Amino acid sequence: VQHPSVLRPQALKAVQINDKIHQVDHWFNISKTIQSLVSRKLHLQPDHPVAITRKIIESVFPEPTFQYHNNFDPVVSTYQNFDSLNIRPNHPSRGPSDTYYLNKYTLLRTHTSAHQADLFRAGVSGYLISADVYRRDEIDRSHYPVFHQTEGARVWDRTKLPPGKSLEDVVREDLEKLPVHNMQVEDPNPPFHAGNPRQSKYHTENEVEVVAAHLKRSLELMVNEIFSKVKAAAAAAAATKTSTKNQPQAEPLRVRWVEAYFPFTSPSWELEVFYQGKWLEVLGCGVIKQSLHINADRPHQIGWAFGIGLERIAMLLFQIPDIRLFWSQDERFLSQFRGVEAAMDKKLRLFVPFSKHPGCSKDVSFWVKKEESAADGDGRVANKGKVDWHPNDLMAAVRDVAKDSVEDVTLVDDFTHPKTGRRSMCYRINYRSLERTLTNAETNRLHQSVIRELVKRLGIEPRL
Ligand code: FA5
Ligand code: MG
Repeated sequence: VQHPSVLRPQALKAVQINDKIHQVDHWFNISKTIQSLVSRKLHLQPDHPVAITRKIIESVFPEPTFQYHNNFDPVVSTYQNFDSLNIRPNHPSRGPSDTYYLNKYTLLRTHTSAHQADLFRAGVSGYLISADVYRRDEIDRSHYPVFHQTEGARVWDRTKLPPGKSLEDVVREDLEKLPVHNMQVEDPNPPFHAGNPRQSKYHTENEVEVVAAHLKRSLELMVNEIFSKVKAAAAAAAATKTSTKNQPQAEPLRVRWVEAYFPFTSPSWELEVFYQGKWLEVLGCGVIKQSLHINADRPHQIGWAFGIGLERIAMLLFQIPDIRLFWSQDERFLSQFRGVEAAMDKKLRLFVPFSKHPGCSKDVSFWVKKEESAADGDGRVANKGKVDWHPNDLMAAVRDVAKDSVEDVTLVDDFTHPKTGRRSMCYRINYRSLERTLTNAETNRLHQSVIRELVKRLGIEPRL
């Protein structure tokens, strides 16, 4: 992957993340803003909605079958995050446009799956890993460069079966021990077929069928637990009229299994929930690829794994309208969740927005930096002929300057001049603070700083 030298840390040699010092090189692209969020670990903050969501999920996957890991370091190797999971060498998610790098071999994990192989090697029967994950991405009310995931897995070992029992028997007994639920589940496809294959070299049809059934029932129970709370909280809020906007959900809970692809599971699925008129993706999962077990020196294991986004669930649980709020240190946010953790078996209280301050949209129109020429003398001649543009670089610059005062950024125009071949773009930046009203003068100053940063980092040429 070609590195565009996003932050060009000329003098920078080392950076501290948590309590460790890491050497950096020209791959380094982690801004101070992002670095400052690493220590926050929202999933471990008492009475924080992200932590409460983690605990609800943990309640469905009990110890000791599942062991909990909530403090793995976010700095992992490219091997852990990508190679150990069969993610191919040229996959776009590996690029510095998508991933935060310390150096060529070290990065901030983009998903909790980065820890799968290490735990399989340890020979666990199951685990839940909850952690902060980092992705360079677009800006809107449901995307933030740092979010949290919980990853779970359940593993059985063929060499540790009770006498006279097959692996299939053991998994089926575990399946039969799981509670039932009354959700409406749509699952139109067979558990495996050519498009979503079983690993026929390693797993029999019956084994995959029963492992898939165990996976699906377990995750349905988790979603049932979460959404029963969502519905109860919404109904309670409607009854006490603490909230006028948030209508309780009248329809029964509906979920559906959709086939998916992950390089580290097969067959694979996503679970979607019908919520407020739309199908919402809540998790990805599948039967673990045998190569992971083999590489972890546990070739006799078979199991399933899933990964779920905690903010996405917490936004539903508490009806939190904007993902930036999770990072708020404002008492008007934090105080609303105090005591919830201790009383989690009772109804959750919905978040009551403390006021929506007016927003202000500003456009920035510009020419994208010209193709590099040999005369550039900047060492970037190698990029000649390549498109030197990635929207995530713009998003990062806007976020670094405007911090949490940017609500969303959308592309409103993109054209290439037919004669000169130059590309012109226009983005609309919506500024809105969650905590106070931004004055017009303040927003203008902020916007001018954003434009200056875009010129500096990306070499854009503003059009007036
Ligand atoms: C993964 O990250 C896989 N590692 C999940 C997995 C684990 C699959 C184990 C199989 C086995 P994905 O990128 O789709 O997959 O993210 C998983 C979940 O994280 C999504 O379903 C969603 O709930 C959440 N998520 C993903 N991107 C974002 C985002 N930008 N903001 C908030 N939540 C997100
Ligand atoms: Mg996905």
